Amino acid sequence: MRIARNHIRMHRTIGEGYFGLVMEGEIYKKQTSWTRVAVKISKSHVEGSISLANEAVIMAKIGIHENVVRLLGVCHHKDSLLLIMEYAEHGNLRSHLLLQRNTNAEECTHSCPTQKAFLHALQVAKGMAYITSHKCIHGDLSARNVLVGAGNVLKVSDFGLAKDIHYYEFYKRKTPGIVPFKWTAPESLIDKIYTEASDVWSFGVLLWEIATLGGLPYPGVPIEELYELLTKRNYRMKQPPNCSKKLYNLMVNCWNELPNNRPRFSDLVGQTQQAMSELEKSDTLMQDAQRSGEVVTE
Ligand code: ACK
Repeated sequence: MRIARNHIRMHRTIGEGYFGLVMEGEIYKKQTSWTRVAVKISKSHVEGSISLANEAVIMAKIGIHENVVRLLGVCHHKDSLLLIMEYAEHGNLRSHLLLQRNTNAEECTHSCPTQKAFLHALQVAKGMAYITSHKCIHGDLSARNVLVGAGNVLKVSDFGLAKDIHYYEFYKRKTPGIVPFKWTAPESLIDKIYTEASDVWSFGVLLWEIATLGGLPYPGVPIEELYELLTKRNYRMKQPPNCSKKLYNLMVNCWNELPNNRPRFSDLVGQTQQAMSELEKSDTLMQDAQRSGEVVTE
């Protein structure tokens, strides 16, 4: 949908990237008042505009899902393209996780409560399963590219590196460009091949970010050694402190060396749902036992 420039108000800059700026703003809605939105604006250079135009096309193709940031419209203004998106009021997931860190924690380890971690995982997996079902590859999945909306609903965002693979099963990158190294699957690092399975690898790293409340992946590993460690020595991150075995197994499965042996996003939705219902069941059993005096909590 095209939105007229005079139906858009922009207030303050909330982010800046290679492509341009993100601003908080409002758009005019017929008969009602103004609605809060996020506006992505391309820089005047050609690559910025192409990247943003690609993002708009992919978002329009993907369509509407609760766990994917929604494109509301676009606007051409002077030399710039404006991309109007639903506003996610709690910012990106990484900052949101960091805010939950307890600064008084005695040890310096931070961990996400298991139930919450699975809830985050489920929402992202649902969004990604939807994106995948529309034959798109995200190409840059990480906690900083997931936004937190009203009611703490997670939304996959930032389709700047996304690709449409409608006619092919994979995308082979031809141009040099920014590679989110620590989130990238070995086959994408080696052969520049991107598939659903390479997004699943990134999802595994995102699970690790959730488990550690926004930790930086591969702590203590020099970035120049990571390529060799991942591609030749099958190195994987260890189970984070206080992370449940079930959640760790989920990430390790996403990091299978063979892309075909990794779960699909639709499998991950089922697995996280099952893990959550098992946790709920054991919580209920525990509460029943406490009520009947079978378990002493102190
Ligand atoms: O943590 P943040 O405020 O959330 O910082 C980044 C920044 O812009 C660069 O991407 C914010 N941002 C991007 N898209 C949106 C959106 N749809 N709603 C709210 N904030 C957004 C993001």
